[in-house]
Amino acid sequence: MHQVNLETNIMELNEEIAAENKEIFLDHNLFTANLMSAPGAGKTTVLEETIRRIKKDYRLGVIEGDLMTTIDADRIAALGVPAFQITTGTVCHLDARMIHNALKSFDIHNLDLLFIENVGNLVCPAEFNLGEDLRVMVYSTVEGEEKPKKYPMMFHEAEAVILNKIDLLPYAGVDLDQLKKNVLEVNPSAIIFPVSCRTGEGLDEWVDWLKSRIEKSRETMSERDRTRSHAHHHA
Ligand SMILES: Nc1nc2c(ncn2[C@@H]2O[C@H](COP(=O)(O)OP(=O)(O)OP(=O)(O)O)[C@@H](O)[C@H]2O)c(=O)[nH]1
Ligand SMILES: [Mg+2]
Ligand SMILES: [Zn+2]
Repeated sequence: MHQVNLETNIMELNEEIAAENKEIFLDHNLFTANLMSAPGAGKTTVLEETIRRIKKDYRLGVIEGDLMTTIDADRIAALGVPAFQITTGTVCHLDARMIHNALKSFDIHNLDLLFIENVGNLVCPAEFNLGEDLRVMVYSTVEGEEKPKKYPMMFHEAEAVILNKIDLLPYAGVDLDQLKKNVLEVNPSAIIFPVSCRTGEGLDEWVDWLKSRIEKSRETMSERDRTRSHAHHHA
């Protein structure tokens, strides 16, 4: 019984801090995207390819989450983008407080777009709201068609699912159509992008969608700003 209560408290506290993060992001017109996947599915590689394609359009920052090392943050910094590494030690996901603290390392007044690469883990990260605008799952297609059914939560939580490493499909013997069907069975509204970071296939489609998603969110934000200043005016 004790344990259940403790877990409930942890999740409630996380929701509170996530709501604070969301306020901060809104106040700074900062769009945030949380990338989640099992270890090695290609989050950092997708980020590198994405950054190359949109660096000119947005002022970017990246928060990296790993158990240990600054390897991923170093990869991002090599592209000339500010990157902050969170090392969680033994914790297998990022939580809202970690993001809250990491924000202090950025000049968020001068950022348009913040990527968060979560700790490589197929289960846990999907449970923790960070206050982000967008959740993206990266899945390595070589892991098989059935995983969306066996590990539904992350597929279910993601707005977009990137099916990565399609260059390896012929070797893996994985049926991409069946995999897509299984993703949609778990999450009928998922937007699916089959991509290869090796050949570049599908990456432009993903980046185009991301840009339009950011712009849509921007319109909502400025709508909110107008409503706010209007209310203020009449106060
Ligand atoms: N063949 C192929 N390899 C890829 C592709 N994308 C990434 N890789 C390789 O997959 C390996 C893991 O990629 P990462 O980007 O480090 O994966 P990650 O999800 O960031 O890994 P963690 O942060 O450790 O969880 C690297 O060796 C990449 O070069 C792809 O589209 N095709
Ligand atoms: Mg990585
Ligand atoms: Zn965890």
